[in-house]
Amino acid sequence: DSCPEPVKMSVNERTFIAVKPDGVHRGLVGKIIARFEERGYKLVALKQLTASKGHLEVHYQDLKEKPFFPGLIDYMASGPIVAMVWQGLDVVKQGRVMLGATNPLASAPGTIRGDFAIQTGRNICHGSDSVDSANREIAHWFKPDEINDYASPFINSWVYE
Ligand code: IDP
Ligand code: MG
Repeated sequence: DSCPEPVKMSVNERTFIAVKPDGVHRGLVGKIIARFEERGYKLVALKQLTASKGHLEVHYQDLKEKPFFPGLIDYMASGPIVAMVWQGLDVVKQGRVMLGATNPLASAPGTIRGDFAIQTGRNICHGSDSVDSANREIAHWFKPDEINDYASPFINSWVYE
């Protein structure tokens, strides 16, 4: 019949996380990486780049009608970004929780935005909002050979039961 398969969470789930130009300028790259590492997620891709406006317009294509879109593109193109792919169980949803709300004023202390940011237009980090967005964004920011599929016995036996 046409019943969908039940959703099965995978330890190989991946999400696209980026430190935005304000986070890079403010020296917060290490702190943001540390939170994902310490949680037990696996870093499988990382690079620093200054993105073109065209690249960013595709990344944020769903927001192109918003009044803040031109300012968002200028902000994101204003300096280097640290682009990453993190892997692990439920990492897309958990990554969003770790980032906090889009508006840092609504982000709980303990989240990245709640601890390090104040305004929505300078919220220092990006995280994919769904598995489908994550797959699209990872393919947009990384070539397949820039993603490192490596075994981590420590994570396999000491992060997962
Ligand atoms: P998200 O980054 O939490 O997924 P989105 O709604 O996808 O939030 O918006 C993308 C980014 O656009 C935000 O992270 C923020 O940098 C910027 N943005 C969203 N809403 C506003 C706004 O009202 N004013 C200025 N910038 C905004
Ligand atoms: Mg978003």
